Amino acid sequence: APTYDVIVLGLGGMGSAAAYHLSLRGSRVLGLEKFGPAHNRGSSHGGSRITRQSYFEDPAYVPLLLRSYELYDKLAHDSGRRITELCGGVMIGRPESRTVSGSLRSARQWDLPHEMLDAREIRRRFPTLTPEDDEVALYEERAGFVRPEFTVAAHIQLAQQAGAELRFEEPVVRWEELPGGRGVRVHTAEDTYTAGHLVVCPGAWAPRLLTDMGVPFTVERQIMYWFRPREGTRPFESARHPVYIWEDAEGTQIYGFPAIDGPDGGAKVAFFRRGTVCTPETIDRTVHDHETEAMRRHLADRIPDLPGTCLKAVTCMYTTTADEHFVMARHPAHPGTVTVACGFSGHGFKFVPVVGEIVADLALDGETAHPIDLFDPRRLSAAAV
Ligand code: PYC
Repeated sequence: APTYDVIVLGLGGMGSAAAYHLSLRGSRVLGLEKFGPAHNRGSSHGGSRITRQSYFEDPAYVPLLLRSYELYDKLAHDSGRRITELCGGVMIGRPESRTVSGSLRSARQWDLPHEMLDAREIRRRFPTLTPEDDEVALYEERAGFVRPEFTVAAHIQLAQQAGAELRFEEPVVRWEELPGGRGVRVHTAEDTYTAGHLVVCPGAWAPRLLTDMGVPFTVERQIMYWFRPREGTRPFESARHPVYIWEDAEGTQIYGFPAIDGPDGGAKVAFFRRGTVCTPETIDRTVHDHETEAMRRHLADRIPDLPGTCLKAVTCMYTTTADEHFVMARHPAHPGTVTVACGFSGHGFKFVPVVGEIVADLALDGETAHPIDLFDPRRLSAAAV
């Protein structure tokens, strides 16, 4: 008989949450991770991720967000860590921009608390933000940020407490189904393991680990910048500064945060989905001066107090699907033995705990009560496009 009930491949944001939820339900779980706990080589680092509910990408995400908020609270409570801060958030752009109109659509459809602000009101409430006269914002009090490294560390800690065996610095080389669909065999650099079921949470390693799924993923290099505001950090403190996503007339989005770690930490800002194609093996981890200058230019008219000294700039990766919706399902080529969660397309972290819950449902029961039709990989397979 296989040694484990479930092997979880990848212990970043999604995999660590899956390992935790599976262990909580009494499964014998082995988790395998190529790097160390809460590492900075994938897509779950950088100190902060936006969380929000008026979801411009699609209203279908909202029920998952409502559950994710509950699970984040529980995670913070159970782990004793401060993970979420709801400092409020503004989605800024022209009224017809995807960022504003899509957020409003979700807010209305799900009756989410929100306010619409015109440019003058944005400037009055948040003086660091200087929109153009024809820009507006949807303000959401319950938006804010989560801390990705704390999230991963909390799930790892709680999964281990619930009995999961988590092995770090142990890269998976390949996996295959056992004869007769009795489970899977996973080969790492050090050993071979068997389990009744495999959960693959590969992050940017999806193209290599999910070759037979027939779904194209694009891995993109992204850059996060931390600037020390020109006039000091006080106006950027999270007690008075919201998170923001700001779309310009060309459809380019930036997003940013308050100075969440005080004066010396700076305030983080980044372009949203304006990356360059890369692989985890070949990504250029150096941030070049011309890249920092491009961000400074973009901020100059919008948040003129922000681009002071650039304290730090760090790369990270998105793993993007053709329609930017997630993939969460039983593996189409191995429906009896493998569950996948990947292709989070740069907007997944706020869902981490609910992804853990959904993956546990799919792995143990083959179905979930959560609405996940949007995430069926078959929509993206070569035959479907
Ligand atoms: O999902 O809110 C988000 C987000 C902003 C930038 C990248 N992801």
